[in-house]
Amino acid sequence: MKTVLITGAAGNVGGWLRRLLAGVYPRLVLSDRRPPADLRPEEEFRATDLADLDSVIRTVAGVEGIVHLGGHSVEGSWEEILQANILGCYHLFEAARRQGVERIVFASSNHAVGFYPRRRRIGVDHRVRPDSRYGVSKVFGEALGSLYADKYGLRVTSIRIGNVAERPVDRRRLAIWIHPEDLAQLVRIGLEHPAVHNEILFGASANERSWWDDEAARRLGYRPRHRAEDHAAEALAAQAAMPPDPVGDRFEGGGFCSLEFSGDPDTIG
Ligand code: 15L
Repeated sequence: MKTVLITGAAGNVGGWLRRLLAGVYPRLVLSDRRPPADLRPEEEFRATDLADLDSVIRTVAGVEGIVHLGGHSVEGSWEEILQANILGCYHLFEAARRQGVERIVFASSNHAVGFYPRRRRIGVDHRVRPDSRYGVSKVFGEALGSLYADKYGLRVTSIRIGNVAERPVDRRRLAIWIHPEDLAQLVRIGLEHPAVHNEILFGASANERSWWDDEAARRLGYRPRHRAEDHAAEALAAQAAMPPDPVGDRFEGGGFCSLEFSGDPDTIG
């Protein structure tokens, strides 16, 4: 794979992947609404409005693989999620199909399954359980990936990313944290592994407290190098200083679950 596009490249995760994939693929094309402040001469920037199909078609021209990080990255109003994540994601897949792109790595999220209670261990075959409109948009993206893989032969990998950071910052993140280098390893599997058709993978480092079965990723060769437990003392000290969240503390999605919550947590089994 020679030319890879990273959408949402001006964001935090985009910044990590730009650095970690530089030199791995000869040509990195970046898209976002505005260029990253530190655009390098070897990177090509294409300004893109994900809500405009023609703009996305121009952006994906000539690329072989796409890492789709673009869109709204937390909970938002329905209008925000609709434009950036639902329409935006559809435009991305449709533009890729029309321009003959071979592979898409879709940044899905742990919030696609955020309403699973923390005591349960889940695999990628468990039914989805979104905790927010944002989580629903990630489930939509995974469904588009399935459709475009089966119907049009695109090779798609959806990574249910936990929390990308240099270290886990609280108890929940001790389970779902992923170091940027481990995320880059998963992205490369999505862009390169010959067996990829339509994969859903959990995006976590080697975390002893993980709630996720990462068999699907390991089958494709994923060997995370970082361990959340190495930072446990720090993360638990930070947690001790936080106010309790009676709903969020029970479920995998944390604060995304307690936001606007008016249900009965005891019925969420
Ligand atoms: C996500 O999906 C978000 O994009 C990120 O900002 C974090 O909130 C992360 O999940 C998380 O759950 O920690």
